[in-house]
Amino acid sequence: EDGYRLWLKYDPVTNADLKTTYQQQVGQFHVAGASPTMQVIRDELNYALGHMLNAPQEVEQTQAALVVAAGDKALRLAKQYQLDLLAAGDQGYLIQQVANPKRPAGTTTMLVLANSDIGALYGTYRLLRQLQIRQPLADMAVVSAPAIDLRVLNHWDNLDRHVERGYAGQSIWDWHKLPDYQYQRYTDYARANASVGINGTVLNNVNADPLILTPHYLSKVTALADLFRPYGIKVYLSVKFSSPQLIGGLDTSDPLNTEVQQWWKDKAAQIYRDIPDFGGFLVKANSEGQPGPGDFGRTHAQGANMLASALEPHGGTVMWRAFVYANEKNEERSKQAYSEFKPLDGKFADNVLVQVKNGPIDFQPREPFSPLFGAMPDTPLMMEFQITMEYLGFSTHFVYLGPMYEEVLQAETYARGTGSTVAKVINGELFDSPITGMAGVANIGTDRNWTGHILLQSNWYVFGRMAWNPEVSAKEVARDWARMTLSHDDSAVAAITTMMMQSHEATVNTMTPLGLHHIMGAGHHYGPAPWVDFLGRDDWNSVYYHRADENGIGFDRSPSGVNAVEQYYPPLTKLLSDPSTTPEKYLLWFHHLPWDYTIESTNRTLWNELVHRYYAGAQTIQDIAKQWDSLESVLDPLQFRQVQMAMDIQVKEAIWWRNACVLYFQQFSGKPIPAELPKPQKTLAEYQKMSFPHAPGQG
Ligand code: BDP
Repeated sequence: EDGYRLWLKYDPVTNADLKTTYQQQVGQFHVAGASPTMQVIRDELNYALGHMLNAPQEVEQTQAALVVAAGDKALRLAKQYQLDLLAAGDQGYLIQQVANPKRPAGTTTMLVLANSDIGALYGTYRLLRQLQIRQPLADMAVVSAPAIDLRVLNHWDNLDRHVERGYAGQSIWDWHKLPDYQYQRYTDYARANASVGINGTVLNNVNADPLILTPHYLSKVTALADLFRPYGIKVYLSVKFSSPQLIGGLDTSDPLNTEVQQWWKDKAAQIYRDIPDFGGFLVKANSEGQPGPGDFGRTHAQGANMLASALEPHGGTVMWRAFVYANEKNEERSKQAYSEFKPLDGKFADNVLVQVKNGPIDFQPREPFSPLFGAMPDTPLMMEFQITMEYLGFSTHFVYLGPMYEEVLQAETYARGTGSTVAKVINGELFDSPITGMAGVANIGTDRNWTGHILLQSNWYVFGRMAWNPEVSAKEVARDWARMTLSHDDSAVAAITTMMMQSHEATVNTMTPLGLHHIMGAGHHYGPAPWVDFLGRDDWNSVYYHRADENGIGFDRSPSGVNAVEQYYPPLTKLLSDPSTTPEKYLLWFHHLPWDYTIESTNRTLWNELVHRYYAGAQTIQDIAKQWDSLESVLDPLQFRQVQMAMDIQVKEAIWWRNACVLYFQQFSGKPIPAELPKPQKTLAEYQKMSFPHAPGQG
């Protein structure tokens, strides 16, 4: 098993009784309709049931044990069996087993019904999951509709196939051979996404190459859009704000200039001629050197609205990123996005979503949620998670991101009192948002196993599941994924689920415990480097963030410091202002504390707790690796070995992080590493001298 099949393995059901039952329940199926999407459903059922149950058969509707129908046909069936299809909405589905008077007595029919073809495809994948995890179909009664409209992957893929922050090979888009040569991988990519409900893909890097909007590239984009359409996946593009100058021959890109406006209108019309369901544009503007409306004295809203009005006649959307940190006030970095965007609340056009990274800085191993969530009631905010592990150890480390996503989504913003979670902001419930979205920066590349090693596929998977339902539990998703991808053995699945659930916390402890952040290697972001102090901007340096000195460590973002806590709603503002009421996981994010500060939960000094966490984190990683080793006999040998090799690297790197950070901070604390703990193998100077000129993934 080389991992190419992802979670859609469809291995044969080996339990003979279960197989017979499944065969009776779904072996003879009928897909009503012949649209391209209904054809995809037919193909998937033939393939999946063929592998899991042998010889599936498509039969007449009246003879079928499983009927998949959409639109009017589904409505008729729903009426006949008194089922309420309304709750499925435009994209959801209903799965229900009913008694069928036309088939032999006692037999039942499994109905998968939806208002749209794509809903029927999602329902089909949901039903197949039930077989993949070997659960009974008999009492299945599921109605499910996505809680979020735009469920989108962001590929940071360049046109030369380099993937910025990609650790799994090259870009899967072979721009050179497109549009004529179409890899099977494109179709399998679409299947995988549709199977978890992802319905959009931004093909190119947010640091966008303007050439993507030239006819040469648009013909290639069109080919991908055609391929993805039956799977319900819309194509979006990242665009460079200065495109009118760079490829349009204009001498400005000022959003209030009428020629510029016309240029974008013409460009949009040109795109929609070939791609009638084109999704829209993603924009990184006035951020990390990218051009934007600020270059012409205009606001983000003016820039976004200009693009929005070009897309509006065609039904397209602008996803405008809030990842900015170069404002004129020169505020502390974590405060800037809020300062820049909050005053623009209500000023964006209806087809604009503001896309906000989960935390206020930049995809660190752990961040508190961005205070923008909840702060812009009149602007739809879209979540941006990172799936690729730029700051979490690249693709050798195994970190299941479900618990991290869950932590952010379930965080309480208090924007409308208790119960105002981030999930409720982004699913539109809290502010009745007209449009909702969640984006994930993809971890996909040309590696045979797509994501570097097989366990990392779970992060793509959980992103999709949480975009469909932000309330789903990370643990439940981990279990489903492990069962579909790795094993049907209950105890193996339980062990893997536990490892998955521990992995994020352990990695945070080994890199940035207690709210530390941004102490990784410069540029490539590989490995520990809390000593970085030489980069051009203060807020690119590690020392700016940890602020360790002989008096203590941490960033004072309370009212006595930069007062970032003021950007949160009460009671958070107050709770986060006081170290004793700040959750320990965010302690040094919000406070600079003396080395002998007492950590309440353990009664250790801050120094001892810091050291303890670094060691405990590295220990858990070693335990996870051992646990993995113990599963050898129940796992596929190739899957087992792939992950084992990566985990061996992870163990070494966890110890590297631990040692380098503990030695570095010790210079300031002047306190010993408790005698019972293993001593670091190298000196601090040796760790500092390590360099990685060709570490992967940089921009
Ligand atoms: C940072 C990455 C950089 C991205 C940037 C972004 O290091 O490569 O371009 O985020 O999100 O974390 O735009």
